[in-house]
Amino acid sequence: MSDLNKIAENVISGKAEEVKNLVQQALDENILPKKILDEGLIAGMNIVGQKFKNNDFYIPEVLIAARAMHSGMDVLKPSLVKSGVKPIAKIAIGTVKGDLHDIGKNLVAMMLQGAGFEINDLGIDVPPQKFVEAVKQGIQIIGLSALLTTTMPSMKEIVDTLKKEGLRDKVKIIIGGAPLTQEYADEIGADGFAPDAASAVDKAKELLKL
Ligand code: B1M
Repeated sequence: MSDLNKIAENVISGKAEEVKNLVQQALDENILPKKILDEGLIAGMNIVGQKFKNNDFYIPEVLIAARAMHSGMDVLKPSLVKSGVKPIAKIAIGTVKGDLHDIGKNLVAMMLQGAGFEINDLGIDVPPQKFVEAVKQGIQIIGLSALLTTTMPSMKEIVDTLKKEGLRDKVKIIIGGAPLTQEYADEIGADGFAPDAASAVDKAKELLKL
């Protein structure tokens, strides 16, 4: 009988091949896909998030763990879709216009996916209108990343455009990136700031009351 803790442990230690095999084994034993997701993959990524927050893990370990989680997700996804498991919420994330930094944004996206969110990754150098389009398509949160002080104002432009188009109350907005602060989030009217990838997951859950 599969031990789902083993999946979590192998996610934490970043063993992609083992995670893939263990997920397949659990599916072969007819364990519910949602149980494999919650008690194996997500449980593992939750611990990775805690370790990252406590500085027990650094960026390379998080990236390796995320890769292991992805390899498990590749095996699990078809069964999850078939069994009708829904993501806890949908998030569109991107690095704002003029900004090409994406390492932090990718980490945030991976941790959110690891926590059960569906991610629409809009990429880098994303013009405000693209975020607005994503809101029109019915996502619950937009996540804005910026690493340059010169690109931070694009975040305000996005908030203002959403207000102008009457869409501001349809979506929660989280901002992050090295030069960002809670004060800036308050100043531009975003819903929250997260200093790191694990906190972004906490903030998203807090804002949606999950
Ligand atoms: Co750039 N760069 N860079 N760079 N770069 C910085 C940011 C800089 C601080 C370096 C410096 O001068 N000391 C400086 C910015 C100064 C400023 O404006 N304050 C800078 C500059 C000036 C530039 C260029 C202008 C250089 C030039 O060409 N003259 C240029 C700009 C290009 C552009 O974007 N238009 C440039 C280019 C580049 C590279 C392309 C070479 C490369 C990016 C590669 C890539 O991302 N694919 C690069 C890099 C690597 C850096 C540094 C060295 C590292 C950034 C990084 O990846 N950190 C950086 C210096 C530094 O930070 N030490 C620097 C690791 C990453 C995990 O952290 O992104 O902060 P971070 O993400 C964290 C949190 O911030 C948070 O969670 C993440 C994980 O914990 N977070 C969020 C991030 N997004 C979030 C979103 C959220 C929530 C949390 O919610 C949605």
